[in-house]
Amino acid sequence: MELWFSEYQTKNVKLSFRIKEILYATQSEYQKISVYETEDFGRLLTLDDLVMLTTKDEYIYHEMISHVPMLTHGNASKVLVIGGGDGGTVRELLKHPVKEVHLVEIDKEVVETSKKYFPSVSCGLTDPRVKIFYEDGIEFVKKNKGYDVIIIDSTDPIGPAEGLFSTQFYKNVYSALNEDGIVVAQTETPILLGDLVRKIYKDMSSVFAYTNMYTAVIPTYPGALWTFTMGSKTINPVTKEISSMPNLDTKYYTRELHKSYFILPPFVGKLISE
Ligand code: AG3
Repeated sequence: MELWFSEYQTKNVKLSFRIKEILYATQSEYQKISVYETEDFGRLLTLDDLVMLTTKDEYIYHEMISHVPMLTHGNASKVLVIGGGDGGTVRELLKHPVKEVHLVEIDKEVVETSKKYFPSVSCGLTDPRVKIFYEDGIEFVKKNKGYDVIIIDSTDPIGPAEGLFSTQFYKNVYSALNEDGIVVAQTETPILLGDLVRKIYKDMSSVFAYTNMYTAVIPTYPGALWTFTMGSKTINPVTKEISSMPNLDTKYYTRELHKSYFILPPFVGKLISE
Protein backbone atom coordinates (compact mmCIF):
# COMPACT_ATOMS: atom_id res chain seq x y z
CA MET A 1 0.00 0.00 0.00
CA GLU A 2 1.25 3.49 -0.84
CA LEU A 3 1.54 5.85 2.10
CA TRP A 4 1.42 9.63 1.57
CA PHE A 5 1.41 12.72 3.76
CA SER A 6 -0.25 15.79 2.23
CA GLU A 7 -0.37 19.35 3.46
CA TYR A 8 -3.38 21.28 2.25
CA GLN A 9 -1.62 24.50 1.27
CA THR A 10 -4.95 25.93 0.18
CA LYS A 11 -8.35 24.28 -0.20
CA ASN A 12 -7.29 23.39 -3.72
CA VAL A 13 -3.55 22.75 -3.53
CA LYS A 14 -1.80 19.90 -1.75
CA LEU A 15 1.89 19.11 -1.41
CA SER A 16 2.36 15.37 -0.93
CA PHE A 17 5.30 13.31 0.23
CA ARG A 18 5.52 9.60 -0.28
CA ILE A 19 6.16 8.10 3.13
CA LYS A 20 8.26 5.07 4.04
CA GLU A 21 7.09 5.02 7.62
CA ILE A 22 5.13 6.95 10.23
CA LEU A 23 7.67 7.24 13.05
CA TYR A 24 5.60 9.10 15.62
CA ALA A 25 2.24 10.78 16.08
CA THR A 26 0.75 12.37 19.15
CA GLN A 27 -1.72 14.99 20.22
CA SER A 28 -0.03 17.38 22.67
CA GLU A 29 -1.83 19.92 24.80
CA TYR A 30 -1.46 22.41 21.94
CA GLN A 31 -1.32 20.57 18.65
CA LYS A 32 -0.95 17.37 16.68
CA ILE A 33 2.73 16.43 16.27
CA SER A 34 3.82 13.90 13.62
CA VAL A 35 7.13 12.57 12.34
CA TYR A 36 7.43 10.76 9.01
CA GLU A 37 10.27 9.09 7.15
CA THR A 38 9.77 10.26 3.57
CA GLU A 39 11.14 8.76 0.36
CA ASP A 40 12.81 11.91 -1.02
CA PHE A 41 12.94 14.58 1.71
CA GLY A 42 14.42 12.71 4.66
CA ARG A 43 12.52 13.08 7.92
CA LEU A 44 9.49 15.31 8.06
CA LEU A 45 8.07 17.11 11.12
CA THR A 46 4.49 18.36 10.93
CA LEU A 47 2.40 20.31 13.45
CA ASP A 48 -1.36 20.14 12.90
CA ASP A 49 -0.56 18.55 9.52
CA LEU A 50 1.50 21.53 8.34
CA VAL A 51 5.10 21.04 7.24
CA MET A 52 7.53 22.49 9.79
CA LEU A 53 10.71 21.02 8.41
CA THR A 54 12.29 18.24 6.43
CA THR A 55 15.88 17.20 7.01
CA LYS A 56 16.52 17.73 3.29
CA ASP A 57 15.78 21.46 3.13
CA GLU A 58 15.51 22.80 6.72
CA TYR A 59 18.90 24.52 6.46
CA ILE A 60 17.49 27.11 4.05
CA TYR A 61 14.88 28.40 6.51
CA HIS A 62 17.08 28.12 9.61
CA GLU A 63 20.10 29.81 8.03
CA MET A 64 18.06 32.66 6.60
CA ILE A 65 16.06 33.37 9.75
CA SER A 66 19.27 33.43 11.86
CA HIS A 67 22.26 34.72 9.94
CA VAL A 68 20.59 37.68 8.25
CA PRO A 69 19.66 39.39 11.57
CA MET A 70 22.82 38.21 13.39
CA LEU A 71 25.20 39.64 10.79
CA THR A 72 23.10 42.76 10.33
CA HIS A 73 23.41 43.37 14.07
CA GLY A 74 27.08 42.37 14.08
CA ASN A 75 27.56 42.11 17.84
CA ALA A 76 24.64 40.19 19.36
CA SER A 77 25.37 38.46 22.63
CA LYS A 78 21.88 37.84 24.03
CA VAL A 79 19.35 36.35 21.63
CA LEU A 80 15.75 35.19 22.05
CA VAL A 81 13.98 32.64 19.86
CA ILE A 82 10.20 32.52 20.13
CA GLY A 83 8.79 29.17 18.94
CA GLY A 84 11.42 27.14 17.13
CA GLY A 85 11.22 24.20 19.54
CA ASP A 86 12.80 21.93 16.92
CA GLY A 87 16.10 23.70 17.61
CA GLY A 88 17.13 24.46 14.01
CA THR A 89 17.34 28.22 14.59
CA VAL A 90 19.27 27.72 17.85
CA ARG A 91 21.78 25.48 16.03
CA GLU A 92 22.51 28.29 13.53
CA LEU A 93 22.69 31.01 16.22
CA LEU A 94 25.34 29.05 18.11
CA LYS A 95 27.69 29.50 15.14
CA HIS A 96 27.97 33.13 16.32
CA PRO A 97 29.91 34.26 19.40
CA VAL A 98 26.73 34.58 21.51
CA LYS A 99 26.70 34.50 25.30
CA GLU A 100 23.08 33.47 25.83
CA VAL A 101 20.34 32.03 23.65
CA HIS A 102 16.88 31.87 25.20
CA LEU A 103 14.29 29.64 23.54
CA VAL A 104 10.65 30.19 24.47
CA GLU A 105 8.56 27.30 23.21
CA ILE A 106 4.99 26.83 24.35
CA ASP A 107 4.95 23.09 23.66
CA LYS A 108 7.54 20.97 25.46
CA GLU A 109 6.54 17.97 23.35
CA VAL A 110 7.90 19.68 20.21
CA VAL A 111 11.32 19.94 21.85
CA GLU A 112 11.20 16.35 23.05
CA THR A 113 10.10 15.07 19.65
CA SER A 114 12.92 16.94 17.93
CA LYS A 115 15.51 15.68 20.41
CA LYS A 116 14.42 12.13 19.74
CA TYR A 117 13.77 12.14 15.98
CA PHE A 118 15.81 15.10 14.64
CA PRO A 119 19.26 14.98 16.28
CA SER A 120 20.85 16.95 13.42
CA VAL A 121 18.36 19.79 14.00
CA SER A 122 18.08 19.77 17.80
CA CYS A 123 21.81 19.29 18.46
CA GLY A 124 22.32 22.80 19.88
CA LEU A 125 19.60 22.55 22.51
CA THR A 126 21.89 21.01 25.12
CA ASP A 127 24.61 23.66 24.65
CA PRO A 128 25.35 25.43 27.97
CA ARG A 129 24.63 28.83 26.37
CA VAL A 130 21.01 27.77 25.69
CA LYS A 131 18.17 28.13 28.15
CA ILE A 132 14.72 26.76 27.30
CA PHE A 133 11.52 28.28 28.74
CA TYR A 134 8.28 26.35 28.25
CA GLU A 135 6.02 29.38 28.17
CA ASP A 136 3.85 31.44 25.87
CA GLY A 137 6.11 33.84 23.92
CA ILE A 138 3.40 36.52 24.09
CA GLU A 139 3.65 36.67 27.88
CA PHE A 140 7.42 36.11 27.93
CA VAL A 141 8.28 39.29 25.99
CA LYS A 142 6.20 41.37 28.40
CA LYS A 143 8.42 40.32 31.32
CA ASN A 144 11.88 39.76 29.83
CA LYS A 145 14.07 42.42 28.22
CA GLY A 146 17.62 43.16 27.12
CA TYR A 147 17.86 41.16 23.89
CA ASP A 148 20.06 42.15 20.94
CA VAL A 149 18.22 39.93 18.46
CA ILE A 150 14.77 38.32 18.70
CA ILE A 151 13.70 35.66 16.20
CA ILE A 152 10.06 34.71 15.79
CA ASP A 153 10.22 31.14 14.48
CA SER A 154 6.50 30.48 14.61
CA THR A 155 3.92 28.34 12.91
CA ASP A 156 1.18 29.90 10.75
CA PRO A 157 -1.07 32.59 12.26
CA ILE A 158 -3.80 30.08 13.10
CA GLY A 159 -3.84 28.09 16.33
CA PRO A 160 -1.23 28.67 19.07
CA ALA A 161 0.85 31.16 17.05
CA GLU A 162 -1.96 33.59 16.17
CA GLY A 163 -0.96 36.18 18.78
CA LEU A 164 2.61 36.23 17.48
CA PHE A 165 1.38 38.18 14.44
CA SER A 166 -0.27 41.13 16.23
CA THR A 167 0.83 44.77 16.43
CA GLN A 168 0.65 44.67 20.24
CA PHE A 169 3.04 41.73 20.24
CA TYR A 170 5.47 43.62 17.95
CA LYS A 171 5.33 46.54 20.41
CA ASN A 172 6.25 44.23 23.28
CA VAL A 173 9.07 42.77 21.19
CA TYR A 174 10.30 46.33 20.58
CA SER A 175 10.47 46.94 24.34
CA ALA A 176 12.26 43.63 24.92
CA LEU A 177 15.04 44.68 22.50
CA ASN A 178 18.12 46.71 23.34
CA GLU A 179 18.71 50.12 21.74
CA ASP A 180 20.27 48.62 18.58
CA GLY A 181 18.00 45.56 18.64
CA ILE A 182 16.70 43.65 15.64
CA VAL A 183 13.77 41.27 15.25
CA VAL A 184 13.10 38.86 12.41
CA ALA A 185 9.85 36.95 11.97
CA GLN A 186 8.94 34.23 9.53
CA THR A 187 6.16 35.89 7.56
CA GLU A 188 4.62 33.35 5.19
CA THR A 189 4.32 33.24 1.41
CA PRO A 190 3.59 36.15 -0.95
CA ILE A 191 2.43 33.71 -3.63
CA LEU A 192 -0.63 32.43 -1.78
CA LEU A 193 -1.06 34.87 1.12
CA GLY A 194 -0.36 38.33 -0.31
CA ASP A 195 -2.84 40.11 1.94
CA LEU A 196 -1.33 38.57 5.06
CA VAL A 197 2.24 39.42 4.00
CA ARG A 198 1.18 43.03 3.33
CA LYS A 199 -0.55 43.29 6.71
CA ILE A 200 2.44 41.93 8.64
CA TYR A 201 4.78 44.36 6.87
CA LYS A 202 2.44 47.26 7.62
CA ASP A 203 2.04 46.29 11.28
CA MET A 204 5.79 45.90 11.82
CA SER A 205 6.47 49.20 10.00
CA SER A 206 4.18 50.97 12.45
CA VAL A 207 6.46 49.87 15.32
CA PHE A 208 10.05 49.82 14.00
CA ALA A 209 12.20 52.60 12.53
CA TYR A 210 13.37 50.22 9.77
CA THR A 211 11.27 47.36 8.39
CA ASN A 212 12.81 45.25 5.65
CA MET A 213 11.59 42.08 4.04
CA TYR A 214 13.66 39.36 2.42
CA THR A 215 12.82 36.05 0.77
CA ALA A 216 14.16 32.53 0.42
CA VAL A 217 13.11 29.56 -1.65
CA ILE A 218 11.80 26.79 0.57
CA PRO A 219 10.56 23.93 -1.60
CA THR A 220 8.48 22.26 1.13
CA TYR A 221 6.57 25.35 2.32
CA PRO A 222 3.41 26.69 0.63
CA GLY A 223 4.16 28.76 -2.44
CA ALA A 224 7.87 27.80 -2.16
CA LEU A 225 8.81 31.48 -2.00
CA TRP A 226 8.90 32.47 1.68
CA THR A 227 9.25 35.87 3.37
CA PHE A 228 11.04 37.00 6.51
CA THR A 229 10.45 40.46 7.94
CA MET A 230 13.09 42.34 9.88
CA GLY A 231 12.30 45.17 12.26
CA SER A 232 15.21 47.28 13.47
CA LYS A 233 15.34 50.08 16.06
CA THR A 234 18.45 52.02 15.01
CA ILE A 235 20.52 49.93 12.58
CA ASN A 236 19.70 50.44 8.91
CA PRO A 237 20.17 46.94 7.43
CA VAL A 238 20.64 48.29 3.93
CA THR A 239 23.64 50.49 4.75
CA LYS A 240 25.19 48.55 7.67
CA GLU A 241 28.65 47.12 6.99
CA ILE A 242 28.62 43.29 7.25
CA SER A 243 31.62 41.80 9.02
CA SER A 244 33.39 38.72 7.68
CA MET A 245 33.58 36.87 11.00
CA PRO A 246 32.68 34.17 11.99
CA ASN A 247 32.94 31.25 9.57
CA LEU A 248 29.34 30.07 9.37
CA ASP A 249 29.66 26.96 7.24
CA THR A 250 26.35 27.62 5.48
CA LYS A 251 24.69 25.95 2.51
CA TYR A 252 22.22 28.66 1.44
CA TYR A 253 23.06 31.94 3.16
CA THR A 254 26.06 33.74 1.79
CA ARG A 255 27.63 36.97 2.99
CA GLU A 256 28.26 38.06 -0.60
CA LEU A 257 24.48 38.21 -1.15
CA HIS A 258 23.58 39.57 2.31
CA LYS A 259 22.69 43.11 1.19
CA SER A 260 20.96 41.89 -1.94
CA TYR A 261 18.58 39.69 0.06
CA PHE A 262 16.72 42.92 0.87
CA ILE A 263 16.15 43.61 -2.82
CA LEU A 264 12.75 42.08 -3.34
CA PRO A 265 11.23 40.48 -6.41
CA PRO A 266 9.21 43.38 -7.88
CA PHE A 267 5.84 41.74 -7.22
CA VAL A 268 6.67 41.44 -3.52
CA GLY A 269 7.93 45.01 -3.34
CA LYS A 270 4.73 46.18 -4.99
CA LEU A 271 2.61 44.06 -2.66
CA ILE A 272 4.01 45.65 0.50
CA SER A 273 4.04 49.21 -0.83
CA GLU A 274 0.35 49.14 -1.78
N1 AG3 B 1 8.41 27.47 11.00
C1 AG3 B 1 7.28 27.05 10.25
C2 AG3 B 1 6.88 28.02 9.18
C3 AG3 B 1 5.47 27.83 8.75
C4 AG3 B 1 5.25 26.73 7.76
N2 AG3 B 1 3.87 26.76 7.27
C5 AG3 B 1 3.26 25.78 6.59
N3 AG3 B 1 3.90 24.70 6.22
N4 AG3 B 1 2.02 25.93 6.26
C6 AG3 B 1 8.73 26.72 12.18
C7 AG3 B 1 9.48 25.44 11.93
C8 AG3 B 1 10.92 25.62 11.68
N5 AG3 B 1 11.70 25.86 12.83
